[in-house]
Amino acid sequence: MNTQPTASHFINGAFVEDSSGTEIPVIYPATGEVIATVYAATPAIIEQAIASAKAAQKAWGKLPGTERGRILRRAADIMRDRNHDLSVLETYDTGKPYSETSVADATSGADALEYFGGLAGAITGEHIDLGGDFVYTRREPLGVCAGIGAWNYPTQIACWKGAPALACGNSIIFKPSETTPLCALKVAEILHEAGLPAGLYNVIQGMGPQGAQLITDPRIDKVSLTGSVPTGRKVYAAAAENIRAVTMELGGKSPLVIFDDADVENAVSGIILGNFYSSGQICSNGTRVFVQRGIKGAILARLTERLANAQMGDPLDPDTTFGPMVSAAQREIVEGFIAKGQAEGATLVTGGTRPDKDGFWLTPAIFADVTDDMTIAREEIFGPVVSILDFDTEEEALARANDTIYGLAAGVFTSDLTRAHRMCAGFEAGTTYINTYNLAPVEAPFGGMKLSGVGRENSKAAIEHYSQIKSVYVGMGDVEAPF
Ligand code: TXE
Repeated sequence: MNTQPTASHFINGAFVEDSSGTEIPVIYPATGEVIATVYAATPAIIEQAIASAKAAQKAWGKLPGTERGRILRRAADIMRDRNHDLSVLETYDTGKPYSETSVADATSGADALEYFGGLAGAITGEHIDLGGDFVYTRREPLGVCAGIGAWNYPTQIACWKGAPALACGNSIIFKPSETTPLCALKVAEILHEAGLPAGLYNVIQGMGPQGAQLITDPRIDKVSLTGSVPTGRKVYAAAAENIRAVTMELGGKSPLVIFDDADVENAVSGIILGNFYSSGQICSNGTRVFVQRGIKGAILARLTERLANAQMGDPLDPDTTFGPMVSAAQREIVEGFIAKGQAEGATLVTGGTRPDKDGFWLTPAIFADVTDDMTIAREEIFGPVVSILDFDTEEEALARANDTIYGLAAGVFTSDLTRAHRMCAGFEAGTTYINTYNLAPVEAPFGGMKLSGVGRENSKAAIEHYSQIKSVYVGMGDVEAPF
């Protein structure tokens, strides 16, 4: 596959190049080879993107929702038709195995386009009767949105932000992570092929400074970020300067609580999905696995056994089930956490080593005997490392699960129905699971409490975050005035 894009940026319906920006090599994580080069947006490129998004938005916002939606749904169909090629590109961009990308990335992006495409015609205001006079509300677009993406789900994030923004009548400028710049360009291309007018979905490349320049422009009406908490603080503060709306999808240190009465096989599957899918590089991962003491032995034994079945190999081979870390830098961060875990007294049961291969590989790691105060139990690792903590009572498990600055996700495995619901009611997290983990269907709200974020993506809830309400008061009688 030719992984070199036509040009670095996609602006006003066309690829645009400006090689005077900082060079960004695109590295295939499985081998460490450079597979493409793009250039960070210069101020002139950012200006072009904002000007075109601003100009195109007005007419788009006035179209009936069903017309906007039809284009999004057509784009969803094209994405599904091209799932194979898009999945291969996602694998090159991120290193995630094709066995994952072929079912979780372009497919999830297409789901978002289809769902919000369908919803676009149903975005309405309401009528408020005042016994004569009345008010009606109009749900209007915000204007020009800026989307800033992380590197773990480049296609999905480009669609999860783009689809609701466009459905609501906005335009969007999306800046992918500098680590994975390729996939969003394909999303832009497909949207335009589906009939999206020029200027409504633009992609510009760059690092933090380019992101910062984009979001601080006064013509940007909304900022949506997926990234780390430190970046979230900066982006939120920058948006606050102009009193702009934000959606923040940030990090997590989510708890997964497994009670003695849980089905061992399903609970272990939950641990695997919540810690080793995408080599552990998922914000909602359940990285603090609290296991009730009576089931600890069974869970650890079965988890260790099943991890040995992870197939590390060429990510493009459909039999490979475990890929490399996204970058050399990310692998070093994760190795640093593993060293800290050992130094602070946790038991490294297995993994955490570099196999003898090129690229950024790291074997999946299990830590047992982890305590709440250890660094690996407090900070987001963002790699294939699970921490197993022991507990005795439900009350204790819930209190310890919530003892974190984060609140993105939480899960519980138990066969006690009422306890499961009690736990979910008690979790301080935006996305919770009973007897499963880490599924994120477009129909359900996704997002975090506490430091994990603001706002929700997906579902009808996202409409609130990409539109605004105007009320129209209608006087039906004479106007009374005091003098
Ligand atoms: O994310 P960053 P990075 C976590 C994970 C990982 C760490 C670093 O713990 O180890 O973040 O990853 C852009 N104004 N997550 O460096 O730095 C930046 O260019 C505007 C969790 O990739 O947060 C990129 O496009 N934009 C996360 C995006 O912000 C700025 C997924 C995210 O970068 C900016 C990925 C600025 N001042 C990593 N500074 C999750 N929750 O899913 C940076 N950017």
